[in-house]
Amino acid sequence: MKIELVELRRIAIPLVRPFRTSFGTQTERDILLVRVVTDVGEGWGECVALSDPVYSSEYVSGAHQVLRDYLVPQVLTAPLSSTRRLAERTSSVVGHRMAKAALETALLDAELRAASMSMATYLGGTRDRVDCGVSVGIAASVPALLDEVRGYVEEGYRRIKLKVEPGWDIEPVAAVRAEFGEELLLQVDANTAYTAADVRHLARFDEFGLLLIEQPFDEEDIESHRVLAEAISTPVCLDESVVSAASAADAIRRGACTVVNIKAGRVGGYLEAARVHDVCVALAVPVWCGGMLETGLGRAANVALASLPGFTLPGDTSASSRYYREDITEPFVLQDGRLAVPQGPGIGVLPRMDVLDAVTTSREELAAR
Ligand code: OSB
Ligand code: MG
Repeated sequence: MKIELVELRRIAIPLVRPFRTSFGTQTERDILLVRVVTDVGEGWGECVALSDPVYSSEYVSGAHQVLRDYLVPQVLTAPLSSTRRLAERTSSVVGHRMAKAALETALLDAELRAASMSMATYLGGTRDRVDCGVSVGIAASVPALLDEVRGYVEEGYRRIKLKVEPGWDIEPVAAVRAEFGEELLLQVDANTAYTAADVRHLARFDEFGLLLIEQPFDEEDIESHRVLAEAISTPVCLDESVVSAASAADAIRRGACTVVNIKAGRVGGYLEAARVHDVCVALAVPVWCGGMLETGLGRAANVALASLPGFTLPGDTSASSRYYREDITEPFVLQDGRLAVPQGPGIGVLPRMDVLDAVTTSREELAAR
């Protein structure tokens, strides 16, 4: 594959409602998209980095810069025999997994379109629809939360995830459990808001029959997750801490988690995400597909990933309408609590150029010279 041109495009797109987590409130997404033009065709990738370095160390302007100044020049210099060779081509750049993932996805999309193969088939997907959950932000009040959750339950979401933080944890979880009953699949996500001193407090979640508690402690604090996992009956799941297949295997072997949230951006791309899936399957750990408030471009690839056999829990792969009034692709629509896995070649979707152009805030093209 000869990469002739790489376009870096920034878009600004408002969320349908503010999304508050323990690390801040997102009201709009400032997203970097990557389009590659190669001798075999074009491909698209979405960078999941948020505007600010509050979920992880990466942020959108940093990803943009590292792509422009380091990663894109490395792929423009010489042909790449396949997307599988990208990691070694860019190995001199430490970290910046979300930036690398966006470029890899665009190249993989181009390569698979040329081969007329879907991303799901390529990654080893085994189902054509995936179970969907929804991530519910910290609300202004418990009644407001119940209203929001009721709306999602009525839409058919198969699992509810509540964002929690100190001061917004036991009470909202108890209220949702009381309102919607024992049958509701319910889990919580703390985005690192607690410390090891909170183990006894977090044990109070045990009475609510949660599917899991996601990432209560710091990204680097595997040991506290192990201590918590030993102290409580609720399964512990890691998100931020899992940055590779090796770190997933390490955390599992150390007893820090029994469930893993897989986000391709966080681990450097869909190829590594499939390897995280594979080690988790080998260690009998269920996985689910996380989300980063993606547009339809990123969602398409996430849904393909979620079609792999180890994804046995509903993912944060919600419908377009949960995020955006108007998605940049054809909208993903929930059908009986599920999304259909795109079957077309590559990621299986394309941006609607009129919608995309209307939300574009900047665009630059880098060409081989
Ligand atoms: O921790 O899973 C998270 C969104 C942005 C950053 C981190 C997280 C999230 C979500 C929403 O929980 C997932 C989604 O619906 O895309
Ligand atoms: Mg999370």
